[in-house]
Amino acid sequence: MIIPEFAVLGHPNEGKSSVVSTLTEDDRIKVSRIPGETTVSKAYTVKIDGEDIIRFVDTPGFQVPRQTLAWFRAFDGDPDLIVERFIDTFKQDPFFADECELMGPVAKGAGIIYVVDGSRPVRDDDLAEMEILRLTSRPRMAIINSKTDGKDYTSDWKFEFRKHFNAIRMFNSNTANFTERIKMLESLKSIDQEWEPVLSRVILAFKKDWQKRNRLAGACMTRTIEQSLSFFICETITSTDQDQIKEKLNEKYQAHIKDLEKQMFKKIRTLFKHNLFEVHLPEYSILRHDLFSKQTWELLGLTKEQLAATGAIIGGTVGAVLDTAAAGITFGVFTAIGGILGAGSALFSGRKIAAKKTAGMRLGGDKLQLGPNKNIQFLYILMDRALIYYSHMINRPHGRRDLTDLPQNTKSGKKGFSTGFTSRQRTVCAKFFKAVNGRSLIKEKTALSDFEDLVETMLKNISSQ
Ligand SMILES: Nc1nc2c(ncn2[C@@H]2O[C@H](COP(=O)(O)OP(=O)(O)OP(=O)(O)O)[C@@H](O)[C@H]2O)c(=O)[nH]1
Ligand SMILES: [Mg+2]
Repeated sequence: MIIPEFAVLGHPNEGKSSVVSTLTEDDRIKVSRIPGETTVSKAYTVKIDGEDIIRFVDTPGFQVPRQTLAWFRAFDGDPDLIVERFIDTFKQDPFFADECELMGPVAKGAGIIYVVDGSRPVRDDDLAEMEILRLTSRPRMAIINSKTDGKDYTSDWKFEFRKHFNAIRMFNSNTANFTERIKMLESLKSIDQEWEPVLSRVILAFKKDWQKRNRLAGACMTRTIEQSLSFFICETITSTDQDQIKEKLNEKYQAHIKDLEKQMFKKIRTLFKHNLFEVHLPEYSILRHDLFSKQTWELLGLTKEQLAATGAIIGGTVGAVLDTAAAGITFGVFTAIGGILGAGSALFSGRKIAAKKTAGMRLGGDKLQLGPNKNIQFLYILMDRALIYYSHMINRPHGRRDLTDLPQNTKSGKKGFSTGFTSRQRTVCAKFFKAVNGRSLIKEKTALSDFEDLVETMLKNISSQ
């Protein structure tokens, strides 16, 4: 099947490769501060479920636009063949090497996306480039990819664009999220009526794929949180030094939960196609703190008041929940062993198991069990971390290669999503918590699916922000 193809053209270093990278969610594309990074035209195809959907071609920048325009203006052959004739004429001429290379995909029928940096003024060379593109008579759209915030020449660019293009759009490859990528595809529809139906199909495929990824991410989060909440380890007490055993168990417990989280993060990262680069979380991200650190427990999860209200929902454990809430940070903070011992039986439970023979193994003596974590705040902490990670991944455009100047979240107090949950949502969480950590004999049938629905709703809200 023939799929729509667009060549991304422009001056060197305007952000063409970055635009292609963001639009195709492909982080292998080279983006560089140094002009002239891209030297050959290369097509990047978006595939969904193994099927080719749309193609964007990254190209080198114009080098000699004025000389090229002079030739285009003087051309008196069939206007439909102007690009092919240009390439035929100059393909052996090093002077026009880049121009021939960038015109290649246009000659083959690709639509044109012209990229400019709206933070610099319009120059004569740009006008020449625009005029060349107009003379190709191909469907074409101009996009303004403002590289810096300081200066804004957008209105000058728009003024010139109106004379040369069928559509104009602002598209910042360093900030564009899913919604903006879809809007960009929507605008492409308007540059040529013939492409409307096929681009509508592309948009539909993009949206379905996004929903599918969200569903998979949500299911993975639910499963991981369930596993973390129900996890416990046991150890037979062999020595008299219980503290040592407790410390060892605590280490194992934490390592296991952290590993579950790490695997979940990896899955989310892969779903959103951040493959090649080690994803550096922004400097300010709360996720840079350890899951079991004091900061994490202070900055994420519910407020004391919300926790107290939750205690009423799960019942029976109000006391424990209130205790932990009153303690400021809860005894879910395991980093200091003293903390756990102080928290006492909430985490550890000793079990006397009668000596007996099971399948040739001798069991006996006292056992010490750590987990499942009985503190509901743990659920909210895990949820917040999963949602924050998700939000970093989906809001990180593939064409963005540095993360230094992202805005910092300076609001004080809790920084997660869970404090914003409605009381109905908190009830869903509480029921899920009860169902998975083994405290409830009668499990509510819908507890798990309701929770999964809640996670999915959250993902939908976060990705449409
Ligand atoms: N801040 C910011 N920087 C951008 C943006 N787009 C591109 N850049 C930066 O601008 C530089 C050039 O980006 P590229 O995508 O390599 O530009 P190009 O047009 O492909 O350049 P050539 O291949 O050399 O023609 C890189 O350092 C990018 O990180 C943007 O939207 N915002
Ligand atoms: Mg490039």
